[in-house]
Amino acid sequence: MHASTPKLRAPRTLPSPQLPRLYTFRRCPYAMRARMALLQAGRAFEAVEVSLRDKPASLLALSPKATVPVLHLPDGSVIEESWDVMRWALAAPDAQGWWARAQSPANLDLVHRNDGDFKHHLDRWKYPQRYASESITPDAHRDRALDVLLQPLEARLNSAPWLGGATPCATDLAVMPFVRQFASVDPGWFAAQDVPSVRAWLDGWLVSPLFVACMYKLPAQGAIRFPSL
Ligand SMILES: N[C@@H](CCC(=O)N[C@@H](CS)C(=O)NCC(=O)O)C(=O)O
Repeated sequence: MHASTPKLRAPRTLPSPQLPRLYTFRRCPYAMRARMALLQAGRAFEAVEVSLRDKPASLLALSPKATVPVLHLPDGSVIEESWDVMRWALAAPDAQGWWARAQSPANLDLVHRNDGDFKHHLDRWKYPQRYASESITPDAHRDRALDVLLQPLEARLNSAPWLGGATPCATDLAVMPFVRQFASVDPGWFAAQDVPSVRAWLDGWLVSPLFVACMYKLPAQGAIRFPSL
């Protein structure tokens, strides 16, 4: 993880937007964490809903790796990793400490687990047809995902309501969309697991004004100003 937000330069041929412009996909958990961070920070931004099967030429020009989210800034620079978008949104000025509270070793470790092993096992449980030659079963991936993230998360949330302690922080926003995805693969199975604090935390987020606002449905084409919180 970098100390300051890594930025690329956009190609000269692509005009800079007047407001920060987020290339996003509504159901992408990386894009959800970026949208929540921008909304929480009160940053005005416009957004473009990307079809992952038909990515716009402007996104490909800005970021050849072409994953979402990508943030194109009015100064012409480009941020192409969700965690870096969160840092840009929340870090300065960080009056409410949403970024600072996410920098503890325990919170950085959770994001590392989430984006690494947990995401690995989640994908192999959720999309077994995409990973036909796996040496372990989809259910074994599910159980490893539980061990690698959900159990440590349960232990943390047993002692405080949020990963930020008495108030949430960027870690809550970074991890929650992936736990949501995990819980929705088999809701009956998830409901039967011994992770009551994780369930209460997730249920709270799902009805929170911040999450509801981040799920605003954008038009299929064009850039529009994203409604603020
Ligand atoms: N490390 C990236 C990962 C982003 C990512 O993988 N996003 C997915 C959508 S959820 C994507 O754009 N995949 C490219 C594709 O499907 O073509 C980040 O944190 O922003």
